[in-house]
Amino acid sequence: MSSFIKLFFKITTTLFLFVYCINVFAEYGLNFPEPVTENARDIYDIHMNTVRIISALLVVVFSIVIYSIIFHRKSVGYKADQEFHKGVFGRWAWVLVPVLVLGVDLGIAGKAERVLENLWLIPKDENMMDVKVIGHQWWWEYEYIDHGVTVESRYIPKEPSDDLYLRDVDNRLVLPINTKVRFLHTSADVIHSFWVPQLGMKKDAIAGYITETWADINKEGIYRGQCAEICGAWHARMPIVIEAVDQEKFSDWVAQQKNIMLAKAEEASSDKEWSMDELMEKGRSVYNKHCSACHQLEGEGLNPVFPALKGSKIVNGPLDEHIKIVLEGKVSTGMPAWNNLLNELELAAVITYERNAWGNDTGDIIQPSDVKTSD
Ligand code: HEC
Ligand SMILES: [Cu+2]
Repeated sequence: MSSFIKLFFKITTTLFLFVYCINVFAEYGLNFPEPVTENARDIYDIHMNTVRIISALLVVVFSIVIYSIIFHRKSVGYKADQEFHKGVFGRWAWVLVPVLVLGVDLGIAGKAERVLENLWLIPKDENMMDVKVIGHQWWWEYEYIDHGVTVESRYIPKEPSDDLYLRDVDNRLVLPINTKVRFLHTSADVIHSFWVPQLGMKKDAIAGYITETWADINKEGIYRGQCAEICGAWHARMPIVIEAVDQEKFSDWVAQQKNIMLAKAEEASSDKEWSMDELMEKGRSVYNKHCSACHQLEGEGLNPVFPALKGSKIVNGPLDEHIKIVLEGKVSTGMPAWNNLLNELELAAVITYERNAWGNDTGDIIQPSDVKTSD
């Protein structure tokens, strides 16, 4: 008998130590991803402590149960204790055990409440940086309010076998480390949700509302998240990629973004005559970015709401009408007025593209000045 008990306790202590020491492993492969803000760290610690407590309870309870099953069997002649409820333990266990359990529960809940408060209360800080995060069907827009920079972030198609399948974007949300960043969440259409586990926060993005979260990232790196509110057919294709860098790299990045924006504006206002190839190339990227969500990548549309542009009467008909609907949109349909959303070069390019892509072959070349005159 005693050798059996010894073995049993050896196994349970090993199990207990294993669970207790699990956080010495640097690779969190089986656990939550590594937290990179204080709040995320707190959440992680609550999780780990809870797992430790429940593992210990599991071992204690199961030890008693298994011991009892083996040694209190009827076949070994064990006689049930008929006086158990009359002893001190029998009388008080029913009170003490629940009180102990409740105490442990409240201990966990108390800590959780404090962490939740830290998450919800946006700290007051002079150097707080504001980023407006706008959910779109199906991409994210990041507006760096303090820097005058806007980033459009769209997923990059990959093979399902790729590690970054549905997890990679063209433009990342670049943020400085050791800086409090306030995120202002809203949506341009349906409800989306901004979720980056390693930052310990998730918030719905609702059109017409602004909600807040904040993060103070303490480690450089790339942190991935996803839209966490089902928002239509391409819900799975709006990943979030945050690149956390030091202050210096962040300033460089901001300067670089401003240059890109300047160059774009300059290019659009130049009097250059654009070639068909140049317009088609620019047009494709404008189209895929801004139009394909509704009219689809191959211009085939989405019946019955979004008309096909491939073979469309307007797209293959008189130029004036085509320009008009793109610039002014169509009231009370989903078609937006693009004249305030795109510059003249982008408008000329996307119209040229529509008139010459997917088998539409009008051969028309539209210059930025054409869009201007008809405006
Ligand atoms: C949010 C959805 C949406 C987006 C994005 C969108 N459109 Fe449209 N578009 C529509 C709808 C809806 C119509 C149909 C309007 C109507 O009822 O006449 C339409 C109609 C058109 C038409 C007329 C086609 C026809 O045969 O009636 C053209 C041309 C067009 N869009 C071009 C564009 C271009 C260029 C872009 C991108 C810069 C774009 N659209 C982006 C929804 C959209
Ligand atoms: Cu979404």
